Amino acid sequence: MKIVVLTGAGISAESGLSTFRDPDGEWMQTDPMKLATPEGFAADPVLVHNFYNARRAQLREVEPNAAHFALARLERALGDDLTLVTQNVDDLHERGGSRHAVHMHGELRRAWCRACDTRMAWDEDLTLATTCPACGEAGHMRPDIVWFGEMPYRMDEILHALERCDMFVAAGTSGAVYPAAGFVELAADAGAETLELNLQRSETTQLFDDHRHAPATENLPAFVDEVIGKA
Ligand code: BV8
Repeated sequence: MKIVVLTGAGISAESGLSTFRDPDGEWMQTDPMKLATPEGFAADPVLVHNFYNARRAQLREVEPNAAHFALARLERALGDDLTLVTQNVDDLHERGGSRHAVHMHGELRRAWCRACDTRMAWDEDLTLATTCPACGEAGHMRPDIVWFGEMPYRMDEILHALERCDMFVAAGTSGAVYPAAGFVELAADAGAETLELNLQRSETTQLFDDHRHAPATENLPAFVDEVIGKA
């Protein structure tokens, strides 16, 4: 059985990372248009660097949880029949053991030099003075994050998997951001069974065949046990 799993911030919440749209979420504190758009970065790059530097540093303080471990177990069981797509920019899927997560919104631990167009692994703070190790230019580095108005990564690969899957699962996502919020309809149109695993109803719950509303650390291990039991 070919499965596509889409994850969002809710899957990392129990590891201690904030979501975006819950009452204490990132976008409830500061306008996302100032922090997560190319225009916001052009207007105030220091504000944006500080936001992502703090989130990159926070990553060092948290650990993957039972939901990340369960999805890594599913990858080991299904191999290429699992496509794990994440909107998350943290590295908790990788640290939980997943080897092939598709980071459609980029990664906190990567940087992008706009002068020479090189993308690279990056663990340090970024500042206006940061020099690109590839071209030596200063002042052109940005987080390798897909901001609003930018094209998400690896869309061809994701659409290919959605067109061929037997099951689509969305876990820990509010269904507020496109194109990810539209994946459920694409998978359903292709004949897949659709399942939402979330703490509460999302903006797209009504589009799923089935939904289970519980914490990710309960929902994901139980779901993976069921799939592996049937396989
Ligand atoms: C694009 C940067 C063109 C990363 C982020 C008007 C109508 C429709 C669309 C648009 C429109 N105007 C503009 C658009 C397009 C826009 C968009 O969708 N805007 C929305 C807001 C209307 N999208 C874009 O611009 C995208 N690009 O469209 O390109 C294109 C054209 C054709 C084909 C393809 C593309 C680019 C979007 C990238 C946005 N980047 N941020 C970062 O800093 O981290 S947004 C941000 O939202 C994050 O990246 C995040 O990944 C994403 C989704 O959020 P969620 O992960 O769902 O998090 P959220 O807080 O919302 O929800 C958490 C859920 O977890 C909740 O439901 C909660 O109940 C649950 N939960 C909490 N705790 C738990 C839990 N669940 C389980 N267990 C728990 N313990």
